[in-house]
Amino acid sequence: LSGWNVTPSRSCSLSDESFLSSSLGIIYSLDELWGAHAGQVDLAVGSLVWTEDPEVTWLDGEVEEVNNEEFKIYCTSGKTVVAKASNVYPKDAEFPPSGVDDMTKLAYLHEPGVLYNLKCRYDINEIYVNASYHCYYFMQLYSFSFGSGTYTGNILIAVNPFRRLPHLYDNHMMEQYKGAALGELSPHPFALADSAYRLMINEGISQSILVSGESGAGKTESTKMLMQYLAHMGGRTTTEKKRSVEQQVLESNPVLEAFGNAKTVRNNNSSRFGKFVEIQFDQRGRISGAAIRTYLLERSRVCQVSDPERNYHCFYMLCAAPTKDIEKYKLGNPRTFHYLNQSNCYELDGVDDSKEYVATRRAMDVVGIGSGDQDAIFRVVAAILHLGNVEFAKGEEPDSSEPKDDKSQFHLKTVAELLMCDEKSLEDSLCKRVIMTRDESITKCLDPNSAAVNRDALAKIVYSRLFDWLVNKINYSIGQDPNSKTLIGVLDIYGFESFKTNSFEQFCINLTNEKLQQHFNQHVFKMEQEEYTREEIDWSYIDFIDNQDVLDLLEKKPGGIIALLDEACMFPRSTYETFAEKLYQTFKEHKRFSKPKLARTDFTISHYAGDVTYQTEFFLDKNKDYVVAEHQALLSASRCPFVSALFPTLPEESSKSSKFSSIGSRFKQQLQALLETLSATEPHYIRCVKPNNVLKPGIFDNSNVLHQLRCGGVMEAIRISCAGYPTRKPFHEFLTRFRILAPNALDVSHDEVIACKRLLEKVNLKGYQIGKTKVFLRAGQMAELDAQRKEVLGRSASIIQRKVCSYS
Ligand code: AD9
Ligand code: MG
Repeated sequence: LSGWNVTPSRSCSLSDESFLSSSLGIIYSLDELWGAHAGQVDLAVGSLVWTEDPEVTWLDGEVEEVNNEEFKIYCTSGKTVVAKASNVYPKDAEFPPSGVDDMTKLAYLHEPGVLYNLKCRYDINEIYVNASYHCYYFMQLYSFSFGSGTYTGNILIAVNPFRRLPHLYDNHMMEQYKGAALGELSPHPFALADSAYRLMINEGISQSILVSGESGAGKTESTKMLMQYLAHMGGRTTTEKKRSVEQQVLESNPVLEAFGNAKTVRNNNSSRFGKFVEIQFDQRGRISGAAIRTYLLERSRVCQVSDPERNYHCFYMLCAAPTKDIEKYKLGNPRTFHYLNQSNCYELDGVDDSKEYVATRRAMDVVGIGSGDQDAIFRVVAAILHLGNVEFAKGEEPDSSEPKDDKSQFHLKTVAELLMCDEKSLEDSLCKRVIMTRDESITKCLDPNSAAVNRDALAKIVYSRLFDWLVNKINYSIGQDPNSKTLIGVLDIYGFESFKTNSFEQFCINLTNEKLQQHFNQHVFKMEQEEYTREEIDWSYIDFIDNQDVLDLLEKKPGGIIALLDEACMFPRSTYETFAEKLYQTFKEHKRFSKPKLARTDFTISHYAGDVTYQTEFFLDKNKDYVVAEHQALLSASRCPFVSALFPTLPEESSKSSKFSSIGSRFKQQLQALLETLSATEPHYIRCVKPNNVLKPGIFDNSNVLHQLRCGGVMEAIRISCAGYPTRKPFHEFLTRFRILAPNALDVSHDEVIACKRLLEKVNLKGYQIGKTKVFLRAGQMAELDAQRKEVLGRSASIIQRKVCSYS
């Protein structure tokens, strides 16, 4: 999490009122959005409370003194603090020590309550908690179809245990969750997958499960569990020799992880690409096809690795391959390769690369990659390693270059052999560049530095084409079912990022998250609206929380940042300085855009999850996606059909016009297509949380977790729910709990609606609504009623006590 501005204080975080109102354009004040604080609820001396603390985020304690708007609190930590009423929240005196499995069961739904509950659960190894935002009425809506409701409208919060818990995910567990009713079993990804599967079968609606969270939070592990469960439900027992679709779907994971995952400082098995797996089902609910879409593989890692990270796993696996393969590919110790030895990390704890190599080959067999293709794939991987070892020295001509020494010449020769291309052409394609003018073509020599940059560009394009080939091949082998009408999509994509330096990658990642956040807001809002309509209550003033303005800023065509970046990339004399200047001019009035005070080329965007400052320095380079013409010509002429197919020759005209292709624009289109798919599905959410940055079990770092809950939209979801009528109680339950406040209300009438109305009038509450079956309360009103109830109960108790005393 290095570089995150972890600020537990509300004053400059997501929960900041001014931040919310200015940047999200919301009409509510913070008080309305959150559970009520002490300014609104009667918290007397002796009440248990939470108060904000800059070090540990929230402190709990007991009110010792109340002076106007200030509370003196004796905290359980032993500290005494004085806090403003607006910073003091009620704490549930009856909170069970092991927490609750659903946030909606919390008496007070506010930030400290949510955080504390997660911690209590985590401490007893319960890593899953639900945060359902309208679970209750969904139960009513769907109870006709399958008994007792569904997890729809639910967020599953998953806190990474950083220890293996195999009993949680075995076959026995899957069987238990099969068709289990909501709330019957503990929250679990299987429960979510089961409800998605059942909804799909019973309602005929496609489903999606969106897994998000920061790096190392457990997205990929959760995704694998979901896929495992869906394969279990939708699999068929086959006696055929051919691998089943579900086996292929599951085995695609190790293949993609070998080529798309790497050790980073945040995660030993970090996915360096986004992934959407679409599992198609036939009418009988059996898996009939699948499609995998991947997003933005991190290319720079192929040539640049910083200590203590690693390059993609496949490189190390290959270096640990059986001797015959090592000899075939002329490999050796990974320490001898430049693309690997920029970092001192070669091995991973608990991972044996030689075994991984065998396992990856086996997974490749399952997904239909034949041994000939496997050989070609690893030949290309080996070629990249050798390519990285080709160094350049000054050539005979001025500003020219040539392979530095015999060693470099050997590696160059090996690359040519492995890629089955001409050695001289390879050398020329690295050391020279042909420049086309209107009338002629001129060959220009490259100096050693430029040749090295050119070499890295070749390595990156070959690797990224190889990765795309793998994805296409897997899709082709698994096959799509053209007759499938329903699917379940599982999205494992990078969470919101904000580091010390943020470049084009963070820009694209955060664009993804803005899009998904908008999708989420729209979904929640639609659900709320449907509930209010069903209950025939007025919802006209429930304003829609929207981030369209940021999305316009980022991706509007024409005029958005991506469009301006494309323009800059096409204009030969543009630099990142001119690009930044253009942004400053264009967006100087935009309320989501700002120029940091001392910066000259940085810009800041006010995202839904907080401010992020981007450095424009490499934006132009990183947005350009073109293959150097010489590399294209070299490899498309390879004698190896596998290699030449990675670089198909384009028709003359289109190759000219596609000289510049924008990574940003293509990514934007991919995202658009993803969102169109998602919009046709019923979404379910898993928010993964990383409890600490040392990747160790048993450590729950409050401020870290809180920050993720805020950025991951969990607090946002709760806040959206709070914006309307967060507490809703069926008439009967409401009366049972609060009849003590107006005993006469029930005597007069047996009609529950009239009784509820009378009771609410008597206690002088404003702004609530009476629906068809439930009372709808605004945020904080429940706490207010509870306070009154406590007072009445207290009074009765003291009267009884006085009577007992006077008798004795
Ligand atoms: V990244 O954005 O791809 O860098 P992820 O995908 O969020 O990240 P991942 O699923 O790879 O994280 O989890 C990181 C590590 O946490 C895993 O390698 C496991 O060691 C550990 N983990 C995560 N979830 C679980 C779990 N449910 N049980 C046990 C887990 N270990
Ligand atoms: Mg991952």
